[in-house]
Amino acid sequence: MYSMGIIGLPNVGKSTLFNALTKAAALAANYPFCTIEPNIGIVPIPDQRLREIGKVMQPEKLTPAAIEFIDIAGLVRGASRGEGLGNQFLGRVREVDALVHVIRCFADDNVSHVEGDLAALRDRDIVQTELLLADLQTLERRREKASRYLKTGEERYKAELKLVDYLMEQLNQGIAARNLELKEDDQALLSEFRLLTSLPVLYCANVSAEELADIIAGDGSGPCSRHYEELKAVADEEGSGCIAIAAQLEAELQELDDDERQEFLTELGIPNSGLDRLVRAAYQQLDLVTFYTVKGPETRAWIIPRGTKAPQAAGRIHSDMERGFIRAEVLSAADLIELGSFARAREVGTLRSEGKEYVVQDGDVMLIRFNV
Ligand SMILES: Nc1nc2c(ncn2[C@@H]2O[C@H](COP(=O)(O)OP(=O)(O)OP(=O)(O)O)[C@@H](O)[C@H]2O)c(=O)[nH]1
Ligand SMILES: [Mg+2]
Repeated sequence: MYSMGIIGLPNVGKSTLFNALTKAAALAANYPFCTIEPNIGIVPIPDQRLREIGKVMQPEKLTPAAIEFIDIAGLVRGASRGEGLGNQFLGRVREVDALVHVIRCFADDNVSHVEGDLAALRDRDIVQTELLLADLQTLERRREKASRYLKTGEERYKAELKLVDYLMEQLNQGIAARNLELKEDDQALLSEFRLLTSLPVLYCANVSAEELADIIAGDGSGPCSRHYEELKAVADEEGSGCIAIAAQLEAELQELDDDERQEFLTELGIPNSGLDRLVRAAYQQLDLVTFYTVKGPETRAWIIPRGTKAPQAAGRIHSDMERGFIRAEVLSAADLIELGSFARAREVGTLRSEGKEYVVQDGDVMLIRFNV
């Protein structure tokens, strides 16, 4: 499952946002909502295309794609050296697909700020620095290992050492691994390192409910707005996503029923809930696509990063399916919906057989063949 770790300084609204997200998911009827642990929540993605595939396939079960959100304790200065719950936190996010970095942009004297005052960019830099430092430690360990193995004369360690040195030099200058242009081979090696700064980031500026509408409309002039604009400029420069949300408001919205919620949003002049915008931003900024499986009683949507090849896409379903991948029979959701059945698609030759190098496209419906 596609997973996102919610990170940020303490007391910035991470858990408030997380609770709103998972509560909304729990309220969305007929989804097998589960909280694996109190801080892990699964949020289904609304999907019109899936509903239409469902009409064709008439499965017993229609399961939307979902994003797993992991809420982690706040990160403080020195976390990479073990301050606060730092190391524990860093371990948890190493396995995620992307980061949601929540940054406080709201003023509230009743909510203390670990750094004393409100400064969105400084806060972003503190967290980014901790991620960089943690990565430098990871790279240092890689370096030691690669140097040791270099004596075996294997080429791969030479290449690894060269990449590690380059990465360390860049990260030491404050450049995140996700912002480096690397050759394909190096890119593959880098993903093995599981660096925190190689994860894509979506910044969530936690603003006040009063200023949210203006900020979304692009003409904010209040105190939160300046912080948001500064953050947005940095996000744009590094190619990351950035949205404004009002976590507290989102939490309050979850206490209302559907009609009341819509009325409240209209009153505030906000087109849709922050949760909708968060999911949409994740899709756009993190460049995600959806594919579908229709085998047996369940028709289901899955999320993958754009550019994922068929075996790795299959691996999202089950690791056995990646290991034993043979080929996939593929057609587009649009074709399936138009033709009305798989059998018909096979008849007219729309169903294609694709191999290990096939790059899965948004909207593909796949029948995956694999050895166990
Ligand atoms: N005024 C205001 N207060 C907020 C907002 N979001 C969160 N808070 C308050 O800030 C405090 C901390 O919120 P949490 O969501 O627990 O913060 P956190 O980032 O999870 O904090 P840690 O788990 O300690 O790292 C709570 O008292 C919230 O009610 C907001 O948008 N506006
Ligand atoms: Mg929290």
